[in-house]
Amino acid sequence: MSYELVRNIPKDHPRYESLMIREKLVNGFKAGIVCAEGLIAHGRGEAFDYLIGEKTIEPAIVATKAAVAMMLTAKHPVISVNGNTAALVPDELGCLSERIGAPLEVNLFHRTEDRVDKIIHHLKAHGAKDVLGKRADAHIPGISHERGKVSKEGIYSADVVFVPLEDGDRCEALGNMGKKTIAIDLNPLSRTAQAASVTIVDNVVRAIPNMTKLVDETKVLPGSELKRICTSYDNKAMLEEVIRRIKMI
Ligand code: PTJ
Repeated sequence: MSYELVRNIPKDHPRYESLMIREKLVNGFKAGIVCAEGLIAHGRGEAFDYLIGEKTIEPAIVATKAAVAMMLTAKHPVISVNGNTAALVPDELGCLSERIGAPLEVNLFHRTEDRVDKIIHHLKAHGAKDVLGKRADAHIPGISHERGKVSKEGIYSADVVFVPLEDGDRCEALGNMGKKTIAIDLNPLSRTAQAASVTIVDNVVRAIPNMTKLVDETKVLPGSELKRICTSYDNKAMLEEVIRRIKMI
């Protein structure tokens, strides 16, 4: 899905980028990748994006650095993919997965086998190599909804799970399993944002390319420095800083 394929929105429209993001999601919905609820979730995210100025703010940069360090020091990091992220950043997900050495796993809240197949196909068409998630042969304890269905070799056995656009209870349940979680969520007040080990309060369309850009310069740092970045990171303080900035508007 490329910008060329979407409806004719002139590039000089003041809200061009935002309208293009909507178009990608609507196209994703029509293609059976995004669920109807995903469009509602996007509206919520859009409102918060407006409040942070539709740009990457300083606390998000700090969180992004911690997220990359955490994934690079993990033994088995996994990237969880839902319908919205697959529609918005399919190339970027494949690229991050390869650069960090973390497999992608399709994991859906509104799971149907048809959507899982379509998302896997879509990610592969955009360059992703292996995509887990079709075989959900394990279960996250304490999660009774569809997001509890995971792959044994993927999310179930991961030590760090990257969960862009998550729902909070699974984030909490993964934490209860002793895993570290990294979320991207434009809403700093959401249960996900509060429950994750690292929360990047930014739009996935900016945050995932930012993570990829940071991989090379972070990879060359000594192990002790990577560890320091992870242990000195304070997610609660970072979220408070985001909320403080929003209040200042
Ligand atoms: O594809 P599925 O079946 O797994 O379903 C995906 C949705 C998104 C419907 C599901 O995960 C869901 O219901 O999510 P929630 O609980 O509505 O949470 C979505 C969160 O993502 C909200 O806090 C939004 O503010 C945030 N959000 C929405 N769009 C973006 C975003 N955060 C970052 N970037 C975005 N583009």
